Amino acid sequence: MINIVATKPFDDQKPGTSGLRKKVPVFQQPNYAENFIQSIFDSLEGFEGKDLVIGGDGRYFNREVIQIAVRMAAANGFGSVIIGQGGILSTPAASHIIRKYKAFGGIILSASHNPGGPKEDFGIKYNIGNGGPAPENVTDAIYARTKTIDSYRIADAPEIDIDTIGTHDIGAMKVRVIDSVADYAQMMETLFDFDAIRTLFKGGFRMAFDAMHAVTGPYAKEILENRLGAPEGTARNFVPLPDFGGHHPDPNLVYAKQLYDDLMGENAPDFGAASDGDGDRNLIIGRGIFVTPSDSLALLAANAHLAPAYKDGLKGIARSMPTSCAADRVAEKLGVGLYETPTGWKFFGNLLDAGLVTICGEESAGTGSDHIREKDGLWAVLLWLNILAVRKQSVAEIVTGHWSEYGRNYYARHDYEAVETDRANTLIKELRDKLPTLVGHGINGLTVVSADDFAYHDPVDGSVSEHQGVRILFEGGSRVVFRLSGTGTSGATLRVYIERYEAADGDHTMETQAALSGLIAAAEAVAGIRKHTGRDKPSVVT
Ligand code: G16
Repeated sequence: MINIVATKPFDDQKPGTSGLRKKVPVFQQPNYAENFIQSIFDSLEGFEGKDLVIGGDGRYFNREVIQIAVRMAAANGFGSVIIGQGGILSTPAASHIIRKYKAFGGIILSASHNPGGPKEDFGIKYNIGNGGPAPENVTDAIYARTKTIDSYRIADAPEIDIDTIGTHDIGAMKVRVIDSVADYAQMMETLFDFDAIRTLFKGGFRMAFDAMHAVTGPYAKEILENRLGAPEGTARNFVPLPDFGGHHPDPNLVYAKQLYDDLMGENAPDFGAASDGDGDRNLIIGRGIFVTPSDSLALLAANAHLAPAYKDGLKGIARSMPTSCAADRVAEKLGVGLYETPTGWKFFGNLLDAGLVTICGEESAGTGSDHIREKDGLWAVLLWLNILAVRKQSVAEIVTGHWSEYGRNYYARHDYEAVETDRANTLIKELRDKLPTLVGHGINGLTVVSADDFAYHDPVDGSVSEHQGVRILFEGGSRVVFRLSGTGTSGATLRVYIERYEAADGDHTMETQAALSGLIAAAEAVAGIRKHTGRDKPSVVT
């Protein structure tokens, strides 16, 4: 039986950089999740009788919303839903399953790297049939619908057993509970030289992978330990927990500090990596050396041909605007296109579908390729392993060799979290107002060569996305970029991205914050961060 339940709009359901993210108690309000899911369905056309993939990162409230989404999918006329066992699907695995089974789309329940638990974060996002995050025209339509919705449809059905692989029926709709890991692991075997990586581990290569009590645990166990023969214990914190063990599942130097310390310590493993809540981000650390996500993108692009999937070379490279320009130099050398997009993986979808790019990456620890339409944490780790297995050099040798060839982009991001929204907006507004006056002038002794508010013109569908970050470029290729995060759930997060280029024959041995100190001072001078945020230092530096 189908129930049509009367409801009223909520005024805070605007999707951010990656879906709707709110605190769990917000999602627990009666009808809140239902309204958003119905608004998704109401914004789509032609899904009747088709398949919908549903999965999540296992965080608190995942199981409850899966049951709701399944019954709503049945009431709205989907032909079947495909669910990961236990409600678990990493974001990249969900993207793969949508593509592999030619589903109409998918609902991914995750707040990514944000903490989980009864008082922490939850999220819902919709991915389209190419496996990628819904583009802006779809998220805009969803948001518009959330403002007028007056009812939702939900089937009357008993709770589905999502922990056992098998099939069920809800009215005319089939429910298939599938293995969360198998399809994804099988795809990875087709992309990389597993024999070479196995030989690497057999030779005593030591690795530590921190799954941060989040979704990649079962994937890392299966792929690294079972299929590639890495010793047991290589995957750490591998049981996904609803509250991520009380930690922040964000693979950066602050939240993956133990891993970092181990890689910097005595008797360090050769290679360290971590992934986030939903498995799409990655952190790469070699013995004694942290690789910034921007450098990792450039290095992966420069060496991708060493892995079977990319042996014929790359079609092009894409990076988000705030990501460092290290990849640009690789694209130039390879003679392929370099595309600069706004922050948000959804902007890569058109470029990948049009065959313009093979590899994409973001400073926010995301890298991926045309194998799916999401960033992919374990993919990046496996590509690194494949490169290490073929080159037979250490991470440090590969990274410093890259700098000697291309130069080094010193890079850091300073985050000011939970700033009062009005104050953060004022800072950005004042900066925007100042932009026309900056060019040709000096800020702290650095000459501004261009200053603008980044607008993206999608070369595939011609759409325009404005106000994607204020960027100030200085002589010599240095720059500072300011933007407000679209993924936070309390107040505003100001992100300041700072980059300085040191040519191939320059000094690549400086400490990053010291190398950037002049630019950090210039960022303060031009934006008045202290005055506007009331903070005298960032909450997180990555
Ligand atoms: C999401 C998006 C990424 C984006 C990141 C940070 O990542 O998918 O494309 O770079 O947010 O966005 P912001 O700077 O707006 O917070 P994830 O891993 O949270 O899904």
